[in-house]
Amino acid sequence: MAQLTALISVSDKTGIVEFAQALHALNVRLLSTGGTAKLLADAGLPVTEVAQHTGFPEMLDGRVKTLHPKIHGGLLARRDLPEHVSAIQQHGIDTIDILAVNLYPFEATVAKPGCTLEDAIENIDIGGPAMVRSAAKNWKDVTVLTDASQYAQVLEELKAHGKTSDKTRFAASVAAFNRIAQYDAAISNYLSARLDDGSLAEFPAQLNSSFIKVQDLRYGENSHQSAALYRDLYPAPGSLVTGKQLQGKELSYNNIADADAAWECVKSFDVPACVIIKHANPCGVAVAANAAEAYAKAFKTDPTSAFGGIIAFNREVDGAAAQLVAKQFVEVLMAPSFSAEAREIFASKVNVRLLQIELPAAGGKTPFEQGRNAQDVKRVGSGLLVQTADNHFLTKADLKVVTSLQPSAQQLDDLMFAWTVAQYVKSNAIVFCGGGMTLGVGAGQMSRIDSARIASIKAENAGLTLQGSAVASDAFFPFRDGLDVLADAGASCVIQPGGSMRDEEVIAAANERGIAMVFTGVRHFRH
Ligand code: 93A
Repeated sequence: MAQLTALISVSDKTGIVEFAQALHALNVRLLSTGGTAKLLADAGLPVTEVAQHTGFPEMLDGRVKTLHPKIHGGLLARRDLPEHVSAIQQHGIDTIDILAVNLYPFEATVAKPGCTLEDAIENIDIGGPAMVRSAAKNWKDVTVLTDASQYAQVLEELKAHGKTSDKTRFAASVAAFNRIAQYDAAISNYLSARLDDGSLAEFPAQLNSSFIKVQDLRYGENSHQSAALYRDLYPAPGSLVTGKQLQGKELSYNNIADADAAWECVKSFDVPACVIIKHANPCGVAVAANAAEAYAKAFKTDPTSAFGGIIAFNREVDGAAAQLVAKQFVEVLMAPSFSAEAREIFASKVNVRLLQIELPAAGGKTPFEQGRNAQDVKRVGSGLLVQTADNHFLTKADLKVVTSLQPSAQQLDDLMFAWTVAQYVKSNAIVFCGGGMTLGVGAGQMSRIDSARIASIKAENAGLTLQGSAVASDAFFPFRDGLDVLADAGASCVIQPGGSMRDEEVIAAANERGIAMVFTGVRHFRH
C-alpha cells in the first residue's frame, strides 16, 4: 500500500508526540509546521518541515506557513478524478491523507484579563482553519482531526485496516466544520463587542446581527442557576437593554425579566400610564392625567401583590409620583426620566433600582423602530422555538360588535384598555377594567373559568366593584360558563377574539345577560 502522509500543525501540543510516534510506527510520513516540527524532531521522529516541503519559507511572523498550493492541493485533490491526479502530478504536489490541526488559542487569549486588541488579532488563525476546511471538504480522501480526543480512534482504525472508515472521516469532517464555526463565532463576538459604536448599523442585517454580553448576573431564576444578560449588537431604540441604571442594587435575572414585561406593557399606551408587575404578570395597570394618578390607580388593583413589585411609567416620574411610590416596597422603578425631586426622594432608598429608559420615537413603523423584538425565542429540551413576536396591536376599527347591545364610547375605551393589558398577562388571561384601570387580573390558570373567578375574587379582596366593568379575555370562550362568571361579577361589556365552535352559544349568553360583546379576530396567548 502507498505510504500515507500526515500533516501535523498544532498549538495545543497535548498528546501530539505520542500520536506522531504511533503514526510513524505505522509507516506514515510526517509533515509539520515550525513549532510542532521541532517538538517532534526533538522526540527523535523523522519529520519534514512544511517550509522544506513547499520550498517556501514560513514568513510574516508565521502568518504565512501553510498557505501554499503544495499544501492545499495535497489536501483538496480528489483521488477518484484522473484530471485531479494528473494536475497534482504535473505540479509535483503530494497528497496529504491525514491532517491534525488545532488552532491558535483565540478563545483562551481573549478570556485573559487585559487582553489587547492586538493580542486578539494575532491569535486569529488563518492557515489552520483554511487547511481544516480543505481537508473537511475532501473528507472522502482525507481524515481531519481537530481535537486530541480523536487521535486514539484513528490510530486504531489505521492499525486494523490501514485506513480510516468512510463513517469516521465524514464524522470528523462535520466535527471540523463545527469547530471552525465556533471559532469564527468567537472572533465575530469579540470583535463586534469591540466595535460598539454603531458603525456596522448601515450594513445589511446579516452582517451586523450578533449578541453581546452586557453582564454576568449573580444567579439565574434561582440561586443554584448561573446567568448572564446579552443584548443585540444594535438594540432597538427604547428597548429595555438600552436603559441606564441610575441607582440601586444590581439587577437580578428575575428583575430583568419582570422589568421587560413592565416596560413592554407600559410602552403600549399613548397617555400617561403605570404598570406594576409581579412574577411576570401585571398586578395593576392604569392610565390617567399624570404619572402620580396613574400609579395611585394601578396600585389600587392589588395592593397586596404590588409589594416588592416592578413599576414602569411611560412619563417622567416627578416628585408627586415618587412620593407615592416611595411609600411601598419597590424592587425596580422604570421611566423615561426622573425629576430632580424624584431622584432626591429615592436617594436615601439605596436598594431601589432606578432604570431610565428612553421611549422609542413616536410613529415607528417596524417593530425595531417601536423598540420591540421582531422575533421571539424560547428554549425547549434540546431545541429552540422561534416565532415572529406578538406585535399585533388592535385598533377600534378592527372590532366587530356581535351582540344586540352596542358598546358605548366609554365602554369601547375601557375594552381597548383591557385588551392592551390582557396581551401582557399570562394565559389564560381575564382582565376586568373600568375608568382606565385594572380592577381584577386573573392570570396563568389552566382553565379560563378559573382565571375569571380569580380575577373577580381579587377585585373583591381589593374592595373594588366590578359593576359595569369591561373585561378582556386573551382567547375565546369555549363555553358560555366563562361568560356567565363575568356577568355574575358585574361585567357590562366583553372583548374577546371569537372563533369558538360555540360562539353562537356565547353570543346568546351575552345577549341574555345584557352584555355588549366585541370580537377582535386575534388572540394573545402568552406562555
Ligand atoms: O499564522 S497562520 O494563520 N498562517 C498559517 O499559514 C498557518 N499554518 C498553520 N497559522 C497557521 N497555522 C497554525 O499554526 C496552526 O493552526 C497551529 O495552530 C499553529 C501551529 O504552529 P507551530 O507548529 O509553529 O507551533
